[in-house]
Amino acid sequence: MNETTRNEMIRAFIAQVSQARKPVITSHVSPDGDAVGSVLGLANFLKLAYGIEAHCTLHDPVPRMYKWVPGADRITPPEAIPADVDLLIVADTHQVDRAGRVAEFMPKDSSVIVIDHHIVTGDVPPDSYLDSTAAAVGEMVGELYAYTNTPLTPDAATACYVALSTDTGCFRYPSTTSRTHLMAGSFIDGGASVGDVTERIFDRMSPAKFALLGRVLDRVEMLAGGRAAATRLTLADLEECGAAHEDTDGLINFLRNVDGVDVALICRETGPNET
Ligand SMILES: [Mn+2]
Repeated sequence: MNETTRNEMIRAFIAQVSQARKPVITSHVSPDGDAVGSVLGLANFLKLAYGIEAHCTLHDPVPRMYKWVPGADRITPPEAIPADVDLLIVADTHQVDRAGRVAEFMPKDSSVIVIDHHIVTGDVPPDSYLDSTAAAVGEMVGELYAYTNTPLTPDAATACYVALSTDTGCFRYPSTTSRTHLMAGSFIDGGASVGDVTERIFDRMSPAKFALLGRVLDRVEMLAGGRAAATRLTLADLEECGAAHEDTDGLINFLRNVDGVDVALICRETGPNET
């Protein structure tokens, strides 16, 4: 995306969100680091740039590994959305129904706008900010601060850094560009602590996840002459290990990282007769 197009999109997006009286910011179901971080980065942006108090909500509770992110405690279930809100801002998906039951709690006459970095399929509300070259919505939120010369606070910078580092697998995925690193640099300058974020998110796992990892590795079958690795997890595994859905995140990487493996697969039971 060239600079002019990006700036035009940012201008249109800002024109809409800065006029909101009482916006709601949300993201997709099963929130990841980019969902949590970009929701909080946006809420801080609206407050710092325009004095707007946004209401933050997610269909699902904030996953345990992101509960420490500054402001995560202000993210409420959709049931707590106040009646007088006027704009829904959806981050990290442009499919509004992926926000789960949030839309049910929005007034009928409220508008919707999207900020997303996925490749667009289907209709998107007007004035949405879309950039499929961005590594994370956190990177796009950083562009909003830069475009409006809004100084980052440490809380805002940390939220954005969490979004950017998690969606890039700690800056390892091919989606990571020089722009991503420059933006990460601005978050660090704004007060994000690299060591703290990295340790909390990438270098720690719950004992439950560690137990799940043991089961996953125990059952791996190498297929196609070592080019595929497959394993499985049942609901009973989760229960016996005391694990939550989020504890399965990233387990597949241990299979994917094996030399020669092109395809890694975890078959995970999600319900009765549902895998
Ligand atoms: Mn994302």
